[in-house]
Amino acid sequence: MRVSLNTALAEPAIVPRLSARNLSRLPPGVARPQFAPSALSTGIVHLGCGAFHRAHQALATQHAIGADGDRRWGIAAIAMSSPDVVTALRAQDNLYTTLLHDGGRTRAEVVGTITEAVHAPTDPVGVARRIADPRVRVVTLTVTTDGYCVSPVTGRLDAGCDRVVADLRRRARPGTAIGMLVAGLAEVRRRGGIPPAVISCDNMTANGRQLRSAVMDFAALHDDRLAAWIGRNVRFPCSVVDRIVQPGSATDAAVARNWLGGIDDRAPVSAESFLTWTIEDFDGERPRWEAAGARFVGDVTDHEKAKLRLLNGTHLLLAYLGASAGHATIAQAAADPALAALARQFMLCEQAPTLALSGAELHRTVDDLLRRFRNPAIRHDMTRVGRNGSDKLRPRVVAAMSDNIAVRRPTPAAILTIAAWIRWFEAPCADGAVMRPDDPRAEELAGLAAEADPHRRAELFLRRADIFGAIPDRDRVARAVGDAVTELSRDSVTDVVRRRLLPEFEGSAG
Ligand code: CS2
Repeated sequence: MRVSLNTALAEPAIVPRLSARNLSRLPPGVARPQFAPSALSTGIVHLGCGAFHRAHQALATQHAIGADGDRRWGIAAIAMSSPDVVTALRAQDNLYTTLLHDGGRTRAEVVGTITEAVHAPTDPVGVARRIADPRVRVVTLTVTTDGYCVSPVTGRLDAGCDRVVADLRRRARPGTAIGMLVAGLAEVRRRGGIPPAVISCDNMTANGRQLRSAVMDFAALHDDRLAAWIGRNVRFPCSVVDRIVQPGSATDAAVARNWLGGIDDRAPVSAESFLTWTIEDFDGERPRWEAAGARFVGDVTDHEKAKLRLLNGTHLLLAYLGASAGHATIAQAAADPALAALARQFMLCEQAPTLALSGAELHRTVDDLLRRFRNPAIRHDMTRVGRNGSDKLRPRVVAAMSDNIAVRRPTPAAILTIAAWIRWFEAPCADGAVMRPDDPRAEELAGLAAEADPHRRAELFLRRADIFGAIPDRDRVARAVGDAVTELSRDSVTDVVRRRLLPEFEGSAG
């Protein structure tokens, strides 16, 4: 029999999609839930169903359930903006693969803790309903600093911001995480239910306290008694999360398909195998996350400060200077000898002296971080790490810089990081327009970046108290930043960096 070539080509092989049905048929090397995902009930609502949540809290919850068999902790995962992840997850029974890369080795684990994926913009009422579900004991959040609608100047809810104003107008259909939480908690109170603990997992200073004041301020705008009830009854523990994660790329999808024996996964995530989660102890029911490596402590403050300043601060240094040097990923920037040496100097001489960390433990932490940054299997791109710089710079870089200036300790690497960030807004695109990095204040900052004189430009940026707070000796800092902006536009990044390296760090890349 003759087969027409055209017909053969027109019928591509059907690739099976990851699903509950084929979970038991996955190759033996793939780790998977030690429970039937369909047997879970929903005890957690998570706001912000991005890659980070899926590679961190959702996976940690899988290990907690695996350890004690408590099936109450399925997760209703709420996507706050794009519907893509919801569409992808729903088509595969909410299962997805986490690829964990470490030291040249990759492991794959299929995660089955998400019981449903919800797109908040199309179902805002449903989000509040889920938060108020009597079985829900915990709400977790990864919505970025901007998602808290807190004014960086007052530290309270920014009641004038458009999104909050819109939420107050249509209270039953909120668009912000804060509005959704208040609507859900109001419903719990109306029913006389047990309110869930609300745990922030965003990289912010005192994240639980910021969240608590945002929620209480929002509630008080229409109901003082609700605000008081929330203040008395709802716990907002602070928490510090750590794992470097990148949303799955086309390459990850191909790697996942290989691991899954030809089964297709359209929602894989890629991460390092390192994971920590430090949570302020609280009363209330929760998964046994300790089984997944989480630590419950009385106070997370020191740990949070160290994590924000060492890891996240250095991430910004590598992102902004790395991008200026033409690198596309953190791994490439961290493998650049001049940048790696500056990163080490920054951590040891600028960030660490402001922390309760020293000696062998500090050196071990710094070595580990530089090794984690260099992990080539994670395509952690600059635009992702560097986005929202106007929110990220203060807790990660500027806070320690201000502490240092107050005691006259030099801060060359912090100054250079700020200068490189300012230059992000100046890079002309191919069509001559100025680049608009992903940032909640992008428009205003692109306006400041249009100032031609580098010193005047630095001064305009540094005057923004909402970004920089009250820096001691601001005029001197602005001049130093202006000098650095001038040098970065004239010389190579390597030369500019080398001029600031202390002798003991020259050649100390590794
Ligand atoms: C990064 C973090 O994108 C960023 O802001 O600095 O996502 C970082 O990878 C994690 O905090 C690591 O725990």
